[in-house]
Amino acid sequence: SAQEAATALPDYVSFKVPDAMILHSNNTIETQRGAIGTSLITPESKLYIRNNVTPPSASVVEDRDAWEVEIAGVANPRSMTVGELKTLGIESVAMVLQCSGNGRGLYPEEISGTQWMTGAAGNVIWTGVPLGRVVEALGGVAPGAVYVTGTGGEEIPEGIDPLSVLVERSVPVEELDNILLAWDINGEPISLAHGGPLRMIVPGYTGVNNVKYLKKLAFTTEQSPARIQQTRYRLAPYGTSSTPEHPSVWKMEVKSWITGPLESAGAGPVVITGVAFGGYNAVSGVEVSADGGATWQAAEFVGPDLGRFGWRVFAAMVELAPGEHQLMSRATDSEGNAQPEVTETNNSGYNNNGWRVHGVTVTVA
Ligand code: MSS
Repeated sequence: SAQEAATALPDYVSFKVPDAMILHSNNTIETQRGAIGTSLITPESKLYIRNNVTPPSASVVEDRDAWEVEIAGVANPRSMTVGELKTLGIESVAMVLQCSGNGRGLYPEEISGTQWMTGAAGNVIWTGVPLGRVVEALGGVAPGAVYVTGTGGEEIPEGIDPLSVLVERSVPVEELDNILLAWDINGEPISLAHGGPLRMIVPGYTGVNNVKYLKKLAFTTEQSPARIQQTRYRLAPYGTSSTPEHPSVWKMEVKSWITGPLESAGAGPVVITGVAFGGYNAVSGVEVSADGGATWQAAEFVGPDLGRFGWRVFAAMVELAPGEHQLMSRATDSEGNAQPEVTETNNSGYNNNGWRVHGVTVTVA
């Protein structure tokens, strides 16, 4: 199976727990499904990694407060240091960080790209300044803004078209009130691997929209011209190429998966556990099935509710007789959207939240 422990982790992620990870490549590292268990918060040491480009040099996290971000598309555009941002306000948000491609490996078609199963996701707490406070300090948003565009601080290798590798993402300006410019994750300074010294956090949006090493934030009338915005991370029908006209991968949808048991259990009462989130909306309920989706029963949320954008741990008790059982979970969000049985396959295998492929087959002895 693909669920082998990562043995040799690259240096910049040497703080990861190897047994908790699956190494797809040096810049795509997944969290093992069983490593989540019933944990509400995912520690950085177990959080998945996805980098499109080699991260900047570790020297950028030596003097974090000195890191500069250029703010444009406001009345008084200028650069600000992280130190100055820290004086403008502070807020925390619990949020599921999930790669757009999480679950790609569970689509029946073989879609090229990292074969993520469930583990390109974690629930983390970001702390930083609300973007609205920054805008206030700079005289307000310039007229005509339609997008908030964040630019990553990686070094662009010479001799290639910068737009082909630049990590620059645009999200609708309506997200202004939710966006944080964050310097802490789970109460500690964000590691280089996860985007320190400063990261743009767009709660409820897929991973790619959360730009690491934020070096520029602009209110813009157009979406970024970078390839990662124009043609990548778009929902095009399976077998076609995406164009700027296809919808961008932005808001996350309702999703859940079982974290235990994953392979075997003893006969009799068995507690099924898992995690569920609503994506852009709050999660409102989860059901589980022990017969492949034929019948369902309500699960209960366990532990605290960290707010609309976080995940909740769930548990349900089922009676299992000896034999094989297909365990499934299906979540519903506050708007009444439920996970579909099957997500229609798209061009790049994004946004897979179909409940059937997220189920597990357990042998009961
Ligand atoms: N940012 C930057 N700067 N760069 C890169 O590469 N990537 C993306 C985000 N951001 C990047 C960024 C992605 S794509 C993802 S998922 C995320 O990030 C991840 O995170 P972590 O921290 O986990 O690694 Mo897919 O949708």
